[in-house]
Amino acid sequence: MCGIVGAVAERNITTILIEGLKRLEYRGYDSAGLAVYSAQGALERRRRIGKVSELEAAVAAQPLSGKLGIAHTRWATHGAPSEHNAHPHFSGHDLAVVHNGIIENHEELREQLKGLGYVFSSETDTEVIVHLLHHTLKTQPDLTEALKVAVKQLHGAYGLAVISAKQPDRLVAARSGSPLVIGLGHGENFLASDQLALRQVTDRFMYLEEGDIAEIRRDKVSIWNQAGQAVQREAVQYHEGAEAADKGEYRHFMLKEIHEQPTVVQRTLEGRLGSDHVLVQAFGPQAAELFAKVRNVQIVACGTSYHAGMVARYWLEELAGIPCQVEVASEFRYRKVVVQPDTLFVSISQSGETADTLAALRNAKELGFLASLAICNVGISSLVRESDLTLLTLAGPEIGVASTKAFTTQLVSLMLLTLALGQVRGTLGAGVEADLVEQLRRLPVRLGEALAMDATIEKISELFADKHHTLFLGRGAQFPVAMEGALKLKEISYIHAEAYPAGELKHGPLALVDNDMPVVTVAPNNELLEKLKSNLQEVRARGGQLVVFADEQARMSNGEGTHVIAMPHIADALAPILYTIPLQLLSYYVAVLKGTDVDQPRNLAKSVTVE
Ligand code: HGA
Repeated sequence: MCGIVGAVAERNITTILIEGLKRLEYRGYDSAGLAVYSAQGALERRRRIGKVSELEAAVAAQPLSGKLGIAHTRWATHGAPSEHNAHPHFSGHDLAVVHNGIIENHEELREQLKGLGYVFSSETDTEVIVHLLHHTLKTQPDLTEALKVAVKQLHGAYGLAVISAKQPDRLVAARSGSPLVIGLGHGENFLASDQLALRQVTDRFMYLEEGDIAEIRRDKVSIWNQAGQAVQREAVQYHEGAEAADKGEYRHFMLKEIHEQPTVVQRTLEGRLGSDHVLVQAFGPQAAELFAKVRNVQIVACGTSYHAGMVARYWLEELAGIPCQVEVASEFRYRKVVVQPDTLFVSISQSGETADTLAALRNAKELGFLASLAICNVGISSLVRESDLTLLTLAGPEIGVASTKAFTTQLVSLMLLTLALGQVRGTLGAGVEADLVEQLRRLPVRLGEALAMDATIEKISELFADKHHTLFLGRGAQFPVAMEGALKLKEISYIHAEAYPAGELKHGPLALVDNDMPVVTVAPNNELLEKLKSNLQEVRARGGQLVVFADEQARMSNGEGTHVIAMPHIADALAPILYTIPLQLLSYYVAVLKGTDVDQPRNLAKSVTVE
């Protein structure tokens, strides 16, 4: 994803900008650029395709310095990765912008601006912002005020920063759908899309909220909210460890990462949602064109990522009417695969270096797929580099070997894919997209509510600590969630766990059930609920202990040997994401009770780069 860094200071800020970009680089990039206001009173720019080190070399070869500047690493959505599409974009010689996000009405604005005589030098959506602002400055000469007027005409998502050679006392910024944070210094201030970029210069931050406009001067920061009122945003002191590779207040990385899920899910959604729809371009510049041709989807992944793919199959077929197959990469890569015409190949991997998944992608290229899409947490990985399209999960570094936040952000990304494909193909039911976009926006809060059940789940975990086997049941899209629950328990507590679609119980596994075999169930709150209740009776009749996670509106109650844990109500389609949380917590607390090495379970490794 793109990165933004900006600075206004009394010293040369060029190296601060470059260092900031480097810190954001792990998310991926295709070009980098910066513009500074030089001592000669002009904006000077350097842009390069590729890594930040290319830009750094360009600056070393042709030095530039200044006390005000903006910089950017780009992940193209509109227009190919090239030097002329790299940010910052200029209007004339005096105005420069860097932008994260997608301007949806860019075509319309481009036409209007061309009519006003503006000449475009890139294919990006971003360039309309800078010309629009330039035009607005003709009637509203104050840069900050002009920005307030201009952003009203932008539809879509943006986090943007602007500098002007005519008003070099400030950096101005606007946030709507893509995050921005101000770094507060002494006699100098900074801006970035992620505080990580600014840790070298400050530990005090102010987070912009949706719709905020900011004017950042060396010695003063002013902010206006969406309604145009001047507001104060709280300055927060950053404590090392709150997000870094450090457990902070948590006993294990896994617990910390479980608790990060509301934040990282929010981050994964940011910049990808319009008012009532998914921004298709978030998948890359050719996404809309390619998605229009997709008639089938083939998902390939391993382990936890495979379970995310299994959930997506239910979504793609039920919501978007698109046939979908899912297969583990180690099987897919070694069998003869018959590819249906117009099939999109989707690979899912946290690290993007999973050997089997990567090999499957490489094979897929020979097999006649329409195109490849990577859903991945590491922007600079092989999987991303070798795929046609990418959607990055923005889970941040995951240290615990057993995947947690990577899984839920994969699910969110796959829901975005479902809606994007359905939107482009016109196969979603009326109102489905708007409704799910709304539900997705509320998801981080629901996840927070599920995390608040921590103590209840810790108590329930006592039921499992002395057991050797556990059965997980689910139906519909909750079946893969049960599979993921079983995998988590196996991975970190070493208790043997199996997952079954609840309807399969009587076809075999019921023979295993006795009072030594707890049965964990994730109950859907749809037409399958009544069927599931019958399945649970079958377990109770054999003396099995039941732990049921059910919607608070599902009218299920505790009874002899049945522990019902009420879950916050959520739209059926998003239930798999929410119900993952208690299962992660359950495995975690069982493992803690058993005293296993939670973060580094025996025999396992984080990024499986071998076959
Ligand atoms: N739409 C802009 C910025 C892309 C972006 O934010 N990517 O994450 C462009 O294509 O340059």
